[in-house]
Amino acid sequence: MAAEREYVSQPLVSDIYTADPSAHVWNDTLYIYPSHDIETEIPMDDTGAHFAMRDYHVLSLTEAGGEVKDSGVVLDVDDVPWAEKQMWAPDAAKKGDKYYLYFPAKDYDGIFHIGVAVSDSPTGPFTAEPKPIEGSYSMDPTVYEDTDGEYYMYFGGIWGGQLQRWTSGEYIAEDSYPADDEPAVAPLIAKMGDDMVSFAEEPKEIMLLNSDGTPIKHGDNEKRFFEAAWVHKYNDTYYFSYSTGDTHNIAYATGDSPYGPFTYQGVVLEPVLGWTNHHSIAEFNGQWYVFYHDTQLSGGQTHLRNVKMMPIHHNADGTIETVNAFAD
Ligand code: FUB
Repeated sequence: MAAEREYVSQPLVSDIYTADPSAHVWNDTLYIYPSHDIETEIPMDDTGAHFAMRDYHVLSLTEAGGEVKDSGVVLDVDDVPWAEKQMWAPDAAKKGDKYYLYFPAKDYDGIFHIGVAVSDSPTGPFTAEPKPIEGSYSMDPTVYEDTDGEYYMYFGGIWGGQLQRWTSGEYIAEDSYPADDEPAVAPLIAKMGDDMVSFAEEPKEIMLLNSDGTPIKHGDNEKRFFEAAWVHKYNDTYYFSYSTGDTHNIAYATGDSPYGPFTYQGVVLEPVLGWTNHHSIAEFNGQWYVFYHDTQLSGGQTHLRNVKMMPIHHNADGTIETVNAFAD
């Protein structure tokens, strides 16, 4: 029998399964917007059908290591007119006194789009807009509030996230990937409209570059974008971090503009227990953290995950020290 592994951090909550944590600090409180994983009879496949989530909770805490509050259900798929299933990785943003929950879901044609729901409180309940954000598709939205007050959504994911089905500009129900020596399928960015429930522009592709300035290729599975985009700013540099999917790392690339291009720098978080790796990065009470998930609680079941947090460190040269979720 395999020996029990030692972990750097323990699950933030253990009475429900949670994943894909998006962390924000508002009014001195840390809010985490995770996916809510559930048991399912749906068999595991490459489209991720076994990630059958149907609602969202919000976690909050006022100090690292302190009590974690669970809001209960803040939005259910039955309260989203256009969405049928697969409420995957969400994010949230605050503008003025309003809070916006951004989430992907499959519509009744089996196509992923990105929806938004609004609340007066960071812990909901949230009221969904009747339609997905116009011009949105694929999954894993994250909304970054820049220091100048502009908001940008980053989104997309390949394989089950369907980004490879939109490369012609419209949805084609067939996967279409570049050749291995061609640039990889690119994640997308769109500036948010003033209302925060629409895009102010057509989504644009983000270029991810090798250190020699060439685009990261589709065949470079160790480095190419797969899903789980996140952006943070440190010392005026934009850090675009993401999952490499089938190579299971959280990688990062840096740039001088929210639109990129971003140059690959390395790995933030090495593979965790479970197939998926999905994170966010935020500063809380003067310490930077990576928020992530693994499958410690379910003993390795990939669709039953638990969120965690651990400190990370930016080096003087701007690189981030690589961390590992295992302590041994
Ligand atoms: O939680 C469902 C999907 O698994 C997410 O959208 C992906 O990023 C991966 O974590």
